[in-house]
Amino acid sequence: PSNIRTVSKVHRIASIPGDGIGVDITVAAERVLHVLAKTVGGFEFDFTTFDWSSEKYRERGWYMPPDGIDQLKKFDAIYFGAVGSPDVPDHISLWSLILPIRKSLNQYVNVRPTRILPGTTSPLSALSTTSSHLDWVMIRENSEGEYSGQGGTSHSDTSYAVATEVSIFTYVGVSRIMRYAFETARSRPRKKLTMVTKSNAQRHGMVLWDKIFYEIAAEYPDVETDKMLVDAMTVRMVLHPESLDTIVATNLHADILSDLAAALSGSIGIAPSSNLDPTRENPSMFEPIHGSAPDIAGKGIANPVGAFWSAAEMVRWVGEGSAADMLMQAVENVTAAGVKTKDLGGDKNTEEVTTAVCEEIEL
Ligand code: GGG
Repeated sequence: PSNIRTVSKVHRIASIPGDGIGVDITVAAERVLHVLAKTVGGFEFDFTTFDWSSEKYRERGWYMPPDGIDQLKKFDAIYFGAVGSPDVPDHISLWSLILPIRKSLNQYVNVRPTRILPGTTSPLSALSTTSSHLDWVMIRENSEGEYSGQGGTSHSDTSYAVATEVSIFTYVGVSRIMRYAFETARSRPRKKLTMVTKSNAQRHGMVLWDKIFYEIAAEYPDVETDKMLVDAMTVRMVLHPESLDTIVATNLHADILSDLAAALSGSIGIAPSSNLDPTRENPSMFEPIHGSAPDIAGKGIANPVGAFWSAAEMVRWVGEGSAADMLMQAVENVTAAGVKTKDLGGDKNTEEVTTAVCEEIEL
């Protein structure tokens, strides 16, 4: 009977807008997610906003309170905007918020898909020698490697200063990301995995990566594999984008390569990421890959597409797959119709793109 109300499932989301355009795009993403839930029905989002930002750090001396991680553990997922401010050294802001969250919540996988969205143009199309077919998933190791935070400085502020930055690669850490990458490659039509290292110059950790890659490859005979040095990989991404599909790389290499991937797909403003704890014992975190862009913060012109795509990945992760598909379809219909921000060659602002996506969902 029509008078019986469907009981809504509530997905509890911790929202951390952070700094700069992180605030602008988080507002946009929450608006779209409420419209999505209302239109699809059967579930809703309950957002709790945490004001953990560089501005608050300057006032209070901390980003996250001491029980911050425990607070986050109570949620089904975390939505993150951006971190970074001209007034706080970048290594402080990054190591006070995003990196501790990833590490403490066992989010050892960072998934970064890249595609050229309809109605957008890749810079690859300007290169006559290059195919502009680009459909990649980059699997970034998200817990160790070059971002282990180990090392130190002595004789600081003197001309004898010495600093070490120690990369840590463990058998457990490398095996689990490699296995995740093989599973991702296997789930995609081309079943193809490219592993990136710099094992000619870095002769310990990177050699361990190579060894584990070949060990695990033996368990996946249906997945075609190849191996690239990171420098040569940048060339291949630009000149032969069609030859790549799933890519696995270390924390630093994939951080850099995924920015290049985003630029090749049209703009860093569209690129999403998922920081996953595949065990699901802790909440996973979803964030566009771009930074806080202080130069355009608060002007209402940031591209919200990377935020919407990240939100769609979060919606899928909490179990609402068809709603996630609907959100991505709405985003693609909007870009196809030419409703785009300046970075994609359009003339619309954040709110106009957001409204267009909401209207597409409600159609
Ligand atoms: N929205 C992501 C963000 O704020 N990124 C800033 C950044 O530099 N992140 C480095 C990283 O992803 O490891």
